Amino acid sequence: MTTQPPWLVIGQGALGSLMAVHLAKLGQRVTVKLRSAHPEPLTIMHDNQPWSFPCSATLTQPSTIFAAVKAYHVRPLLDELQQAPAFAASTLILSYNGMLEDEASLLRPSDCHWVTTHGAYRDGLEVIHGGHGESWLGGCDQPPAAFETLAQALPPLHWHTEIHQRRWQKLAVNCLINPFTVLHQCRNGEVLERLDHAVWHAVATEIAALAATQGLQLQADELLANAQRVMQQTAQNRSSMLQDFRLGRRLEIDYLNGFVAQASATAGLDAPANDWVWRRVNALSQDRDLQ
Ligand code: KPL
Repeated sequence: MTTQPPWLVIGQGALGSLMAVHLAKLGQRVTVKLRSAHPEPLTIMHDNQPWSFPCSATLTQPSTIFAAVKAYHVRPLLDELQQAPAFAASTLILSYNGMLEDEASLLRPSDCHWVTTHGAYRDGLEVIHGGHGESWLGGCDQPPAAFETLAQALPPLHWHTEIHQRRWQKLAVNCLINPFTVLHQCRNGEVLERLDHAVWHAVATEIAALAATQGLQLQADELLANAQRVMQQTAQNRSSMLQDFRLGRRLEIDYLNGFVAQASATAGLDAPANDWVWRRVNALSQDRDLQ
């Protein structure tokens, strides 16, 4: 019998916490990585049940690493992991919203992207699975040994050979939902009745035009229909950006609509709707910080 390496879950946001609990429910050995040494176990509540996890500030042994982090943490995290001798024999499964420029050069061929439409949020120690979606894994040479375990932990999980396409679809979902939940201070299910539909359509059209410069065929209508479906599936959820906004945290807008606005400019395209959304959300977050 082959024993699976232990899991190191990085990112104590909603998705990392949810995955840690679901892996633990399967009897997997799970350690949670914290920024600094923490002798006490970390407790996460889920469905009114406490789950305790040992914590570590570093990668101490070859592991399957599940990192659900903010886009702006990806680069420092990779720099840190590369310093750990155990990283060479570890599998990295990475999940973050948005896109980083030159991200392909940051990852090893065996590193995978996990793209999800599951919605979750934290309320103190409690993690709430606000919307059941689906996930895709890909971007690596072949499915990692942990694929089945990951699929059982948070189903359904699909292996995807064109994860780039999925990541762009997810980028569109996040650009079409998250900033609007901040602009209108509402849950995912309330966005559609509040937003300016002309702006919303333009955001999708600009994403499809940018994707085309990268050889990806995305149709604006399909992106809008997909975002609408995710809004319904996660209607009760507060988007990750709204949660960050309310907690006074940095927002991922630079990696979502900000990425689209900047990458479009680099490609010689106009993206006024994404640019407007980017600036508007940044202005709101600056006002928040001044209060
Ligand atoms: O990914 C999400 C997020 O909040 O970041 C969605 C799918 C919109 C669920 O809330």
